[in-house]
Amino acid sequence: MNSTQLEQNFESKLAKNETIEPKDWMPDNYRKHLIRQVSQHAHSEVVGMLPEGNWITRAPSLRRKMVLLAKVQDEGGHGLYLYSAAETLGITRNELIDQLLTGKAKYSSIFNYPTLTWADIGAIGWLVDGAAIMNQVMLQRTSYGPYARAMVRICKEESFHQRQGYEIMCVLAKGTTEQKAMAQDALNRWWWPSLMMFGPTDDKSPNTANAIKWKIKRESNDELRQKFVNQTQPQAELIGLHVPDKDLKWNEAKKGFDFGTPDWDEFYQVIAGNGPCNKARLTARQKAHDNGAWVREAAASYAKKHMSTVAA
Ligand code: FAQ
Repeated sequence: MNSTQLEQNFESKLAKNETIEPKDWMPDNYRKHLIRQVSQHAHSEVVGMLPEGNWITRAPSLRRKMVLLAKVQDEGGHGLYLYSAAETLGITRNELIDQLLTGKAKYSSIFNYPTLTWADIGAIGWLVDGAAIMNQVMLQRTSYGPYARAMVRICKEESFHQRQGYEIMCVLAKGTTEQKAMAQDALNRWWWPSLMMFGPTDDKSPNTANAIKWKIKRESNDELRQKFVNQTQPQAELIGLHVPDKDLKWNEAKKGFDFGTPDWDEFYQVIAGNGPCNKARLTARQKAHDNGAWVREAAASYAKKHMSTVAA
């Protein structure tokens, strides 16, 4: 097939909602777009283990500790499926990790905020996993097959994460005055950064047009942010917590909430590397990478030995 036919074939698959698979022809920019997004997503899952991992030793009961351990392990697993999906696009794991550690690749802004109290673990599950699912449900139908398939399992696990976080918030909100205040304080600190997870407003989102055209994203940043607010405000109200937004009010005409504007200057500072925990997060990942060198070397040496046995 010549290049025009290849392109027509690609477009026709998209039009029929068929997935694009690793061996299919795809435009270079589609491939680059996906490597950027899937790897940013993988890095987010792995860096996202750090703020919660910080609380595993301090979880208030054995049950909470077991649940949190399982959740953090799930996030590690999500990172691994997503790195594998990114590798099918023709980039190596080493290159991906190098991009993270040298600051060339982004990861979600949300993981650059500190976890100060136990209620933050509730707020992360409820709000951060809640925002993640809102964004990821559509990604189960993303046009690139390996990414779409990875998202199916990830969404199931994220749903459990969201529920465990909301359950922590319910218990704290029904607890002592101090516990309720701790839950409210966590909501106050995590609300706006959670809205920023959906990315800049549509008019300032350079990647959305191609993402929608190529059916990588099926909904825009603003559409998903709106859905998240509509879903989350009633959950806060149900447990007697208040979303820290004086502009939040029901709009009957649009059947959704009007809400205030996140501090976009803060968002751009955080994604430029200047958030409260950016340096600590990358230092922790670099240390883990260095400490894991012997495991990678052993695995490579075993694979080499195994290959020579098979060849013999
Ligand atoms: N943080 O043109 P757009 C999780 C960047 S997983 C940092 O709108 P796009 C699980 C963006 O990369 C959370 N950077 O970009 C968990 C671009 O820069 P670039 C992660 C951001 O791609 C829970 C520039 O700004 N989820 O939480 C952010 O169309 C609990 C312009 O933006 C995913 O990655 C941000 N928030 O839309 C784990 C889902 N927003 O690359 C542990 C997949 C934007 O051109 C505990 N990703 N930027 O230099 C996506 O859906 C999209 O990539 C968006 C951004 C929506 C994140």
